[in-house]
Amino acid sequence: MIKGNLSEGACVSRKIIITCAVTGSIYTPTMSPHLPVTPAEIAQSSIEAAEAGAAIIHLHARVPEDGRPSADPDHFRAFIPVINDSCDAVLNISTGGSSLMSLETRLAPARAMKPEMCSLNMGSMNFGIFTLKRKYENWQHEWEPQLLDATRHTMFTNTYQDIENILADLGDGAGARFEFECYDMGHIETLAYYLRQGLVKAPLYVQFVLGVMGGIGASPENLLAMKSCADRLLGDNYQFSVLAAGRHQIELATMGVILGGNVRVGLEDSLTIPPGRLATSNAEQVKKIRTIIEEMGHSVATPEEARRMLCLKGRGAVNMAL
Ligand code: KMH
Ligand code: ZN
Repeated sequence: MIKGNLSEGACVSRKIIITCAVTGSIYTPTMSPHLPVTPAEIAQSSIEAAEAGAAIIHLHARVPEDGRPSADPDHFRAFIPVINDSCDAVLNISTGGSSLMSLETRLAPARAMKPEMCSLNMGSMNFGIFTLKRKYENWQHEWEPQLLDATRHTMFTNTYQDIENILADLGDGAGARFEFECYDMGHIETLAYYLRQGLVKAPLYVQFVLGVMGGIGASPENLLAMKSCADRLLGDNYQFSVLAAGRHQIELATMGVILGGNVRVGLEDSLTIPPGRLATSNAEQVKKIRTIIEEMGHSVATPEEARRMLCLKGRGAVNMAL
């Protein structure tokens, strides 16, 4: 697999996977009128992102009436078949949900759908989004500031036992492969432990997550450190993607491309687009990073190419009706 950077002489044209994470559970409706929250908005935004070049759509759900994060399978059911009927993107179902949900709640949609891919968060951590609160007033919904505040005194729980349950249940049991969300170097150490134990298998798809308060910060130095840690511990057994939460999303994704990786964009992780304005859609961020990728002489992977690169089971084996 190609994981080299310029200094390794791997600056040949290659296929790069764009993941678009379209809504998530970090940002709230007051923060951007462009954040999709209803099933129709999530479906349309996902389809547009796929048309713009995203091979993988990373999905969370929201309560349609007020945009609150949800992991209710009924809420996923309202948009999954619509997306699936209109594009062939890989649908990647979050098992992280929101840091405030129980693990059982978070796993329900992926258990029902048996997707080709789902996220797997590689450790317990603080997941602080309370600092976003001071930037806004006139909240549309009472739950928004309450949810942000709650992350001061709650933890995003992903114990070893939780991780092993997800590997067994969704991986061995349902044939899903994982987007291993690593928010710090210790999470890469944990993944390397499971590789040594034979509980996870190459090609591992590692998402370097920078910029979440409680995890590693969004800086070029930290991205280099994450990559060198993964090179040392995972060797040829992995491919990586870069996600930077907040305003450095596009810059650090670009650095990920230069380092030989793949990219994740989307309004789940950043509401903005350079030069520092609100992005008007998920597709706008996809188009921006696609342009950068193509200007560097690379091309974007189609969903079928992404399936081959990541050894996915194929969408025929997914329960799209949940
Ligand atoms: N929004 C990311 C920083 C998940 O869905 O499992 C975290 C995330 C977790 O995507
Ligand atoms: Zn997510």
